[in-house]
Amino acid sequence: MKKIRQEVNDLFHRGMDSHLRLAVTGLSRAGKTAFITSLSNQLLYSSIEDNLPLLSASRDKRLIGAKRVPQTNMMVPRFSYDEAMESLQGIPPQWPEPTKDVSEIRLALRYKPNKGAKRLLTDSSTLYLDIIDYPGEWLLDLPLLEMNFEQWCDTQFASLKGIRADLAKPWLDELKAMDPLAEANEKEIERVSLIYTDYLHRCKEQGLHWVQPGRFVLPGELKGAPVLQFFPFSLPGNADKPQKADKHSLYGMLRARYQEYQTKVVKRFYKEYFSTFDRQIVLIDCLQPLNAGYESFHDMRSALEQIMKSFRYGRSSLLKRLFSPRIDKILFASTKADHVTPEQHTSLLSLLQQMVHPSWQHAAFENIEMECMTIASIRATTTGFVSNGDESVPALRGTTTDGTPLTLYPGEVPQKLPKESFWQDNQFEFNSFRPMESSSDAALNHIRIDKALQYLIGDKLK
Ligand SMILES: Nc1nc2c(ncn2[C@@H]2O[C@H](COP(=O)(O)OP(=O)(O)OP(=O)(O)O)[C@@H](O)[C@H]2O)c(=O)[nH]1
Ligand SMILES: [Mg+2]
Repeated sequence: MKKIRQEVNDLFHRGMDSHLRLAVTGLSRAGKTAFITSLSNQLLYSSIEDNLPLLSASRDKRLIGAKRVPQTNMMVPRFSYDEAMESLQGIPPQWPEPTKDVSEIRLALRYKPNKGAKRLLTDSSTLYLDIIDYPGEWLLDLPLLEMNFEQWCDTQFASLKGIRADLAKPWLDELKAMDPLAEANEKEIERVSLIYTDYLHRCKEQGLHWVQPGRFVLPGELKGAPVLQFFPFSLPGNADKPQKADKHSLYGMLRARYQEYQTKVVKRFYKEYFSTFDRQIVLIDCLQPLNAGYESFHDMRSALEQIMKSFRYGRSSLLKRLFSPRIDKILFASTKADHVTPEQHTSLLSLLQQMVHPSWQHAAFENIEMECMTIASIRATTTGFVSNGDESVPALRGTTTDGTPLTLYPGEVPQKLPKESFWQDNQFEFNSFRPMESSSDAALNHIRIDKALQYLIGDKLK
């Protein structure tokens, strides 16, 4: 009784409706846009289809319906849901374009409360769900907020091992010919910044994810601006006692531009979009590094770990939530599960657990709720069996992006982070398929998006 009275009080102060800001986190090409499109699509179709059996509000017929409503932040473009659906329902179906800028979508979910004071006071309530989409590359900049120029340079130079050391050679050769204490020359800085940016692009081509600053590879409207023209450099002298560089020197100008980048680009992005989330889903494409190799795996793992340190975690009381929302639940999801046969999903899940282990430890320390799942936002394959002599073996059927129908067994997913030698004996080919054909009168085909929704918003629809 006391609890209900407290809830009535809260409702009186907050109103019947509630809000939830969902952080969709993921490195570039992890599947954020596909996930946001599918999540919106599934919810929009929930009133006419039983497409979300694992979302209890939908299964219990308490989810009345969902619609898109105008977002509160007028300065951010709308998420291009219609364009994404047009591509997916096109002939042939195509994936939405890679994201080049930030955008937002707001969904209103109307439901019948089944619990507590809300049920006593009202027949229906609304949950507003806000989600933003952005290029994955920009996420890689969040850790820069915690580092000054010297520290950032140190981490960059320390990472120059293996493939990176080879790719960085042209840029490192330029540094050898430059004196950080000499007077700054803007033209030279521009030229070497382009060589450094080229190095970052090459890292990406080799399947590496940790490329900083993220805007260098995806500048958007800042293309060519001096704030995107700097690169790591170290000062002469020994590490404990480097020489001092004044602001007119080359080093001084690089440092000043880094600081400008931190405040004008990264901090602004962080403040506007990342400081007020309630829940988080971290999307991870564990199959891409299996294709790409050992270094790609470890690179992805540490990039994720660094990013996760930039979010604010911790359970919060109602009062605290009103003033400083904090993430209280995280879902780690291995995306594109339709790239492997169903009996491999358990292995994929355990590989995911290994992949996120450092990030998990970080968030676990804050005592928040976490879970791992394997999902496919938009299915591109169907599963079945093909006979192989007397045996029948599981197989996937789909159409490759160049239009060839393909039936294949893509290989076994290792349950643990593989050792380097693993790639010598095993070749993975998790092909890129076209999305499956879909019609405008049915929701998109997915795997466990309803389970993800139940975890992320199920308790808010009670
Ligand atoms: N088979 C399959 N492929 C998927 C799925 N989701 C995404 N993909 C593939 O992954 C690619 C990238 O997905 P996006 O949703 O654009 O990834 P993103 O995280 O938004 O990438 P950026 O915008 O570049 O940061 C797509 O073009 C598809 O090829 C899925 O559920 N199943
Ligand atoms: Mg995207």
